[in-house]
Amino acid sequence: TKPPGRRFHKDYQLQVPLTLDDLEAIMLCERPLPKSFNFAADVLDQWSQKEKTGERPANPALWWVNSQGNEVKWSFRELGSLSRKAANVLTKSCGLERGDRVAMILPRIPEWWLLNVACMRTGLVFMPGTTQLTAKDLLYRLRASKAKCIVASDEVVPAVESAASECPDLKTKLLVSPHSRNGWLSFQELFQNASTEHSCVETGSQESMAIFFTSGTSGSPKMAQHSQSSLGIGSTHCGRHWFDLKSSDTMWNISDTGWIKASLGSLFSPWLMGSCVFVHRMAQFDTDTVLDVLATYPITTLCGPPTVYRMLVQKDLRRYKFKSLKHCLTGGEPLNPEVLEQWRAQTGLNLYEGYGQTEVGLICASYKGQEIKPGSMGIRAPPHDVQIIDENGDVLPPGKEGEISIRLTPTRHFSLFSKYVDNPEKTAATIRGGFYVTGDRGVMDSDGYFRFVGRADDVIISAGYRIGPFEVESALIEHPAVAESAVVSSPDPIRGEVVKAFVVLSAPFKSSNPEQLTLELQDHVKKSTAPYKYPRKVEFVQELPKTVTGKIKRNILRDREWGRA
Ligand code: BCO
Repeated sequence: TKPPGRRFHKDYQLQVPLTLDDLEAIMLCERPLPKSFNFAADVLDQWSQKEKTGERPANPALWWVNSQGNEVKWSFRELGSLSRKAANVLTKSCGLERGDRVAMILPRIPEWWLLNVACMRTGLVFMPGTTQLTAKDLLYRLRASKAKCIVASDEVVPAVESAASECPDLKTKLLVSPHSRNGWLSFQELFQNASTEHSCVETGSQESMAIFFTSGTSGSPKMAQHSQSSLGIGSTHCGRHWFDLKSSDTMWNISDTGWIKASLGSLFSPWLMGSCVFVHRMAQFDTDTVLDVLATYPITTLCGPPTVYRMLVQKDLRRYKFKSLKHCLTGGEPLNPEVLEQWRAQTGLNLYEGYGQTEVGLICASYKGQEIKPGSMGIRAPPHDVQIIDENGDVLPPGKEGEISIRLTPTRHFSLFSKYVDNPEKTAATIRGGFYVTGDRGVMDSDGYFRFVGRADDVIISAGYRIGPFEVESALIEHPAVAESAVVSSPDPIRGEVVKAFVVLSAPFKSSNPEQLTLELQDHVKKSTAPYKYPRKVEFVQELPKTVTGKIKRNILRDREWGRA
């Protein structure tokens, strides 16, 4: 007999609604992955139900504020009905169908959460992107993904308009703005008239849910595809154990909506736990605002890249009394022990580091209740069996440096990305022996704590951003002053590392004023590609180190920057 109020899942002896324990058991492979899973139906709608029965405290599901004093608070019930309306806008008004790809280029506004959930309800594949993307970036992304729709806000409109005519697959431009525009559908207008009746698509657990663009050493960013279950179930460990969230908690994760960290830290992990997602829309990142917000709102859990904490510890933190803060987390780039110490000394709170990447989500973490080893990013995060391997795919003993990798045997865990879309070579290149290789070098100690050493390739990790040198070099070469360039990382006390460009000038620019030309090149890169990638340091050189075959040796320049032999 079926217990009242619970139906048996048609595939397995799992019951739905799935409890958090069920989800964790699936994540730990103690139970099989159900054939179908949908985060909106299987998680969000269940919290809505718990709200109704009083099993969840009266804590908003989304609490959004901005610097002008505006505020939006939604319960899970409101999130449910509003996202059903948004789902009808996407399918009925925009004519999108299950499996279609949707570029989601929105700043931190409530509609970002609404439309992501609406995509889940309709089986559309969302592709987040930062609003810093330029026309050239968008052109590449829209063409490579064959996106059927772009959802954008006012600030992105000029870039979309200059790219759209060269994107034959793009059928719909959906504008999220109080104003309407020719050639665009207005989300606000369509939303007002949309029905709240919508039945959620029964998506397959392994069906595509999202695509994240991620930079590599060469070429344009790759499209890392995640399934419905990879983030939807795979984030259970992060929410429950690393973030240590309960449904009474309020989590503020400082990350741009364009990165997987926003999806993990501001959507999947907290909502799996029924917690409140707090969002502050700052036009420009500002430490005073962050500290005022922590002193004003009942935020219990804070996560941001180490650069944010490096900026915060420059202030006199003792002047602030944080209202409810009890758990602080960081990830996206290595945390220096001094910043951990300063944060502890000034706030009395620990700083728990995590390490992850777009392809995997959380890989290692420091957990509440366990020893924090300064300079280490913690121990393996279940379900992953994390090892350090050598170039042959053999596991190295503690203390030996190698590549941080995840065991793929006996099976590849469903929380890993499915593939790089349309790129079987690069997907295959992530596998060595029975391991997924992260591309990061590290060392594990005898207690199982991992230390990050650096990238195995030329990718630059600056302020939590993953920046491909090729993308910056491609932007630089468009400028007539640049004959050739090499872009590498360079140390920086606040951003960890920054982008540095070594530039060989073309003949007509050889005697230009270097300061002026530096500013001009920086400005040029900011216009050509997303500004976070611009070279904060520029050095003009006569020639670049090269191999006999003429390939630029970025490693020589990088080693010089970092004072390595
Ligand atoms: O610093 P500058 O002022 O010289 O330059 C800034 C901006 O002013 C400039 N910019 C932005 N829009 C522009 C523009 N310039 C011209 N035209 C425009 N339209 O570009 C630079 C952008 O730098 P930023 O984004 O680092 O800005 P900011 O204000 O310094 O922010 C600091 C951080 C720490 C808040 C920011 O860097 C940040 O959010 N970093 C974290 C990134 C992140 O979330 N990474 C996670 C990746 S996912 C992951 O790691 C996997 C984990 C599982």
